Amino acid sequence: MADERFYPPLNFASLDAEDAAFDRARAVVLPVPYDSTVTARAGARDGPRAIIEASADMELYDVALGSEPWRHGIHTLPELAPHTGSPEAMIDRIDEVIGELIDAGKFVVTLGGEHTVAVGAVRAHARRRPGLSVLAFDAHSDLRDAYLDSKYNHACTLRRALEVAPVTQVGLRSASAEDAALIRDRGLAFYSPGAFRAAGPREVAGRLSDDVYITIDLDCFDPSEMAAVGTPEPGGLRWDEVSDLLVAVTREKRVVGFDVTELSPSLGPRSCAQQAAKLAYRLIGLALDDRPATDSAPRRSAARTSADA
Ligand SMILES: [Mn+2]
Repeated sequence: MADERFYPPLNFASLDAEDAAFDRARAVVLPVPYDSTVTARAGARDGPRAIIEASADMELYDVALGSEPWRHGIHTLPELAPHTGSPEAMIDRIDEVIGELIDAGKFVVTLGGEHTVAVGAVRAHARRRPGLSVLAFDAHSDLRDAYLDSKYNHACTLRRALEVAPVTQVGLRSASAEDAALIRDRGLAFYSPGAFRAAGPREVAGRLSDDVYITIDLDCFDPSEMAAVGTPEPGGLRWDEVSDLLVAVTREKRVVGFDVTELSPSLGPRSCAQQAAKLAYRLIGLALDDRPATDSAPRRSAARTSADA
């Protein structure tokens, strides 16, 4: 029984033990305080804790959704320990842990940490969902094959993701010449904020296959809203634009998991952690509302009835 003289253990959305219990929860939050390969400003290792602390201050009724995402049950795992061997070993650890959670029927929400953590998350989901596509929010192209001697540097995140699933990216406004050439030559669906505004959320959603994994580097947002990132870029997306795209995607596709990465809380105002927390909370609601509970388990490919777009 809860002893009301004590605060409950820190968990996402500050839920009661019953609503945060692993067995009951459809969503599981995995904090990954890892930022070993960042080059500009470290600090994303403090992101998961800041997001979870900020989530205690949210209203748990989401006005935009008209629902209470916590009713799906949200369990918060302990922080994943960084593997000090190599970035690749850390990605393997993330891949393995997320795989176990998916196999347990959970909808996995990964909180970074640097954006590299998404590589492990994408791999775990792609292996279990043939035909998966990835929707990436990012200011940067992240398409380098290797950077500073590693294929698992944060500048390589979307290149690694592309190896296992098609990637549609939104928010692009910073790239190397080589990355820009790769986008052109391969005809990759990478949208600048202006191109996204011109296309609209439905066109972007229409590019995705039935099952979608969403990876969010918070530097996709304009720095006026999201200053607490290591590599801010001017001219970014606004809250309502990101939210509208998430609504469009979850309306037309099945979002199977997501991550929110790159919050460095010491680099910006407290509102940044609040924004990251609300983003994760809203996307839990969007992904799980109107979806039967049994549906969170991976579908067998033989049972697929609709063709991928
Ligand atoms: Mn980025």
